[in-house]
Amino acid sequence: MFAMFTPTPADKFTFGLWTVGHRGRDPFGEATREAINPVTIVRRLAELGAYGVNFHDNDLVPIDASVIERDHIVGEFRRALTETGMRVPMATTNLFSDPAFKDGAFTSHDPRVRGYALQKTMQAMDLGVELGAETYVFWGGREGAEVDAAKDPMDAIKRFRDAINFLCEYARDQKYALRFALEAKPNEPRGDIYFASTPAYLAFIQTLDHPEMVGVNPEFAHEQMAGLNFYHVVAQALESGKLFHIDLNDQKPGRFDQDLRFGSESLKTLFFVVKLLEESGYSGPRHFDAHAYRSENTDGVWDFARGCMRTYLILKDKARQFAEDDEIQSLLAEIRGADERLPAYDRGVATHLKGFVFDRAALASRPLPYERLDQLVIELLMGVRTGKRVSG
Ligand code: GCO
Ligand code: MN
Ligand code: MN
Repeated sequence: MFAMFTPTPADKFTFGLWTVGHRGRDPFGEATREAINPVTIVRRLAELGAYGVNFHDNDLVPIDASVIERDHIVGEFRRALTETGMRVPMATTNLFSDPAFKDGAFTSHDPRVRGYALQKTMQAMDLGVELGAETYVFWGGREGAEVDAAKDPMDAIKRFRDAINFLCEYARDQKYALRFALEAKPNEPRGDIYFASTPAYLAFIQTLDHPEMVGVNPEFAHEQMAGLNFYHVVAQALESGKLFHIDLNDQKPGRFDQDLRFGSESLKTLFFVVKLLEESGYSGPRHFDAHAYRSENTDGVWDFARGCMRTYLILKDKARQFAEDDEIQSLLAEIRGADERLPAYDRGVATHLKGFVFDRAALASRPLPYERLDQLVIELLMGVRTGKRVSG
């Protein structure tokens, strides 16, 4: 049973250097644990069965490193990747820590800041591609406002579009096989962040010069902060062919961005998310953008990482049980009934439909035993249903 939930690289689990490397710092308190070297992170995650690591440029190379220091750091990191077989499927730019970005990067009023943000991103794309990245994430942490009198949100959208268009052209020009994934968040660190939710980005992508190069990177915590149903958000991204990456974690409603261990709070929603990812054919990485509780030491960080992957695999197994459970499946068949598509429009269909007499009382009286179905899901998740057996 234990071995069954032990990850292997085939499960495509990834972590950010900034996630397991998180030192427990928060706005009210200093770090509670030591920094872990990127090479150590690669080795430990490989031992635990992960597929790869992702990073912001400055997670790996400090912002003020010389070229010699950069080359040394990248060389050591690359060696650890080669020795362990770990991959770097995704990379991104830190456009939020440096005070230069205090009022935004791509959406700053200051063209020098916007130029610096483009420069930093092009350099970080080079680094990511050098290490094998295929997906490039944009999380606009500082792209927002506290004072709406100061910034025009329509200008912000136009500036963000200019930046993404510029960087798409750069990727094409360099012949990089990179796909971009936009990550939304409603607030934090800004009072309000532009493109507050994943659906806002899905609409924005259609206005770009190269919409085919750009998709989304939804994060559970962020949609939960916005009060949205993450399962539905991911479904829309998948249905539109735009789920290029995903940030898995957990989050209690109505709180700051907690980035909790995957499955530590919201088992039912995350069960449906895992079921969706597994059954839809999504083949990208399962990335955990989360970190260990501030109260943990370094040993606890590895407990955290193991926990994220193990819970995902347990939920994946629950999805299999759901599909094989006779009682659940026959109830679903009963509920869904003759769920066929209506004919497409033609004038004859429309005329027929307009004249048809519907029996509203019959429509309204159709039984929908959702209480029974949902209780079965709950019992399956609580481990008292074992699969095929129809329980008494
Ligand atoms: C957050 C964000 C970040 C981004 C990361 C990659 O929790 O504030 O999710 O962790 O995902 O910066 O762009
Ligand atoms: Mn987050
Ligand atoms: Mn994230």
